[in-house]
Amino acid sequence: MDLRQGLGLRRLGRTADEFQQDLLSTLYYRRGTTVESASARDAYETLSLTVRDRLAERRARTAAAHFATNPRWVYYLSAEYLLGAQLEQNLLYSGTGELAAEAVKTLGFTLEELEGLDIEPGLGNGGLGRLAACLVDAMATRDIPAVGYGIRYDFGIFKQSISGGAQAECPDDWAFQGNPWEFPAPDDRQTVGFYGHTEPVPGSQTRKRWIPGEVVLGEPSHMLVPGYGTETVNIVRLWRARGSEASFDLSRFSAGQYAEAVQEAVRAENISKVLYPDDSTELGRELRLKQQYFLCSCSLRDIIRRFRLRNSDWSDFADKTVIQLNDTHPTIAIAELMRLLVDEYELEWDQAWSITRRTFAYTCHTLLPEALETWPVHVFERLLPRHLEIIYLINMFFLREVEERFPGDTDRLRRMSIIQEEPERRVRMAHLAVVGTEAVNGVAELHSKLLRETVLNDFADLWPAKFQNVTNGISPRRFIKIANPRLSDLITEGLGGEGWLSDLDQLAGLEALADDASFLERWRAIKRANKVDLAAGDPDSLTDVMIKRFHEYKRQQLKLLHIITLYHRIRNDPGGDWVPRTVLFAGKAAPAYHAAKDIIRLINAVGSTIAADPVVSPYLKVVFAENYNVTLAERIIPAADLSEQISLAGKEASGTGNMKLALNGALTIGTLDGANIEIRARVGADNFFLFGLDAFQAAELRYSGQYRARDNYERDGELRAAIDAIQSGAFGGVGHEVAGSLLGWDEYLTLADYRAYVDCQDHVDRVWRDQATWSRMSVLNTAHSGFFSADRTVSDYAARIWRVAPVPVPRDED
Ligand code: PLP
Ligand code: NBG
Repeated sequence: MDLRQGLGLRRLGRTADEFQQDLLSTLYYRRGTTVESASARDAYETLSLTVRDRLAERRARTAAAHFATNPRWVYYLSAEYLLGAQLEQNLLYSGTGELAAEAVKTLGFTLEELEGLDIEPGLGNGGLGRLAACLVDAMATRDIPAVGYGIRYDFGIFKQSISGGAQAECPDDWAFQGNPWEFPAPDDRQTVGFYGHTEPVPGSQTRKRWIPGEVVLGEPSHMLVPGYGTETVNIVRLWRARGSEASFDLSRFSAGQYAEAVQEAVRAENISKVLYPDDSTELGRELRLKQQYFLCSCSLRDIIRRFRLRNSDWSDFADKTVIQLNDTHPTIAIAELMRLLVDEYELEWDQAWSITRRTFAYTCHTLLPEALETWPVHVFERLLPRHLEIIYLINMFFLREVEERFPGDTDRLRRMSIIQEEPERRVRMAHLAVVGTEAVNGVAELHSKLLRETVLNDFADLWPAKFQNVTNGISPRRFIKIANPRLSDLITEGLGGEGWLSDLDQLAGLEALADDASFLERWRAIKRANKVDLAAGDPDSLTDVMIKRFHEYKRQQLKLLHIITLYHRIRNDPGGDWVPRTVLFAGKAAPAYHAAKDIIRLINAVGSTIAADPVVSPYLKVVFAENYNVTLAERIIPAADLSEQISLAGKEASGTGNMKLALNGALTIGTLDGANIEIRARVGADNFFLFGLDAFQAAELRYSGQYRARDNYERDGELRAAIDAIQSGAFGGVGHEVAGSLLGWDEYLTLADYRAYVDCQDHVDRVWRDQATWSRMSVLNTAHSGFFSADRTVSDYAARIWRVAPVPVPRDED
């Protein structure tokens, strides 16, 4: 199939000369400049557009194949996407890396220089947003017709710097210089209402008319999401809020009230202004609910528009559409689809409900009660009056169903209701998400089990078949091929081809090389070279990394107690045979999360004390890498020897950083939490450093009422010394709050796991001394990480939740 035929379009060149011609013509006609005066920015934009054109060509073929097939589409609704830098990925996925490297020389730049200008859109907080990016990549790679919907925040996740040892935040105006990867689509804009009131519709019991008090425009743009090793190019469509023309108040303007004249437009545009930088506690701010509804309303109207391009019968809607809710953030979509079907398209309630339920599926990403979103009823009522009425109706029918199954069990009704009554009336979004969907999944086996047995157990009693597990996965293209080219080349050589990049299970073939001394030596040399590149510390030291958001449940404070313990040991025995370590932390703390920021300060204070100590510093170095993001992750992960995955068991839903590090041959020290359990099962217990309480023991200890953190302190001399040092001001007087909270309630049982952790780290040191054994374990970690490919994750969703099949896109024939 050649879509250019009849359009008079020529095929984009595949030779070096043709690529260069295209590059120059882009520079002249689209960038409007010349070779002589092209700045680095000009060259970067020009190259990006030239590469983008090649993907756009594939995109056109994809759209045609999808249109002809009229398949069931997957729509992924996510308030966050952490896409990472685009240029290098798109060079790889379009197979133009070598052509580009040659061609940009004519503009007077190297490819590396231009890649350095490629800014990552930081439209997410951490794991959840990065998962969304890995899944859209894998959907395209697996030829699944899909669109990812999100919000085009003007300001992404803040930039972090460390100033005076503490976290400082700077706004991230990520598209300030433009974003060449984006296609604006103003014709597909949507209108979204807020506030106002509802009116009955004469002659109808269920239909209502909603008269919004504020109207905002949602303008989409999309970025291309190519598949690897296939022709499919899907899109991520991001909405940006704009004031309507009517929001400019000409009469005020004429009266000289210039600021007041644009006030309404400014208010509208605030909706997509900034990403909320909290990744685990819900603030319950009205603006956040506004963002969520804005995303859902725009996306659903777009989904319906697309459905109606090819279909006319609503009874086909759920067969052609599946909408995956990425956590509870887009859950309001359930009420919005009901509103659209009942009020605007005039379907009967029952039909609308049956369509809605069959259309949605929900992924839960947490076990922390404080992260399960609820909204005060009064906020909802003001902002989305019609949706609240719909939720009440959904709840009424739902509670009837519960009552039929469990007659007289009023306690159960109270627990399961979508509306919480005490101490304040609130809408429980997770309950709405379970009631209004066909499938609910957790993101690792333990997480899914705990959801069924604890947080959502009443729902699992009612609908056992609804609950599933889909273990997370990661993109091997970005996190090994692009991030770690040296190791990728060695793997390709070892396996005799690049097939592993889209079939990661092939890595198992490396097992045959795990005892080959010369292979192990090369493996080790690559790790060392990656450490030299990272330049965080002595490349021969054990590079021990803890890179993730700062949160008490992740327990950076536990790692810190270990560091202080090593510091004391070395000081007390300067001549000892110590294993040199470089401990690298990276991660952001939510700006209002003071306890997490205190931990960052203490890390930096301890790091400075150690650096100034001539006795300890030859053996121990603490580095805090600023502004953790996908780009930085891609530099750190290939250089890591040891991966710290030390959350309190039962708290980390899955983790995906753990997978990336294991894939790159880092050995994990970890608890039986989240996906650690599955990593350990696959790489083998002998190749994983396990310690600590399991989820059951942790819960039992916490709820027994018997736990006293201080007992551990009193019992354990090294622990006492570590905490005493903090309290006595040994680290510049920093850390009293951290020590106080550990000795007090110790919410995440840090002190309970301290001894097991330190002993396990001693075991790590012993193994490290035997480099041949360490390297063998490292190879086996990589060899058995195939399961953690996001391609597998997507195949699981496709088979068990979405029930969709791939739609192959024909190749370009000439
Ligand atoms: N933040 C960034 C920038 C990441 O790249 C990742 C995953 O690699 C995460 C957060 C998630 O890390 P974790 O699974 O350790 O919480
Ligand atoms: C995070 C979990 C991680 C998990 C990612 C992706 C939220 C709310 N949840 O454990 O904490 O890996 O989601 O599933 O960000």
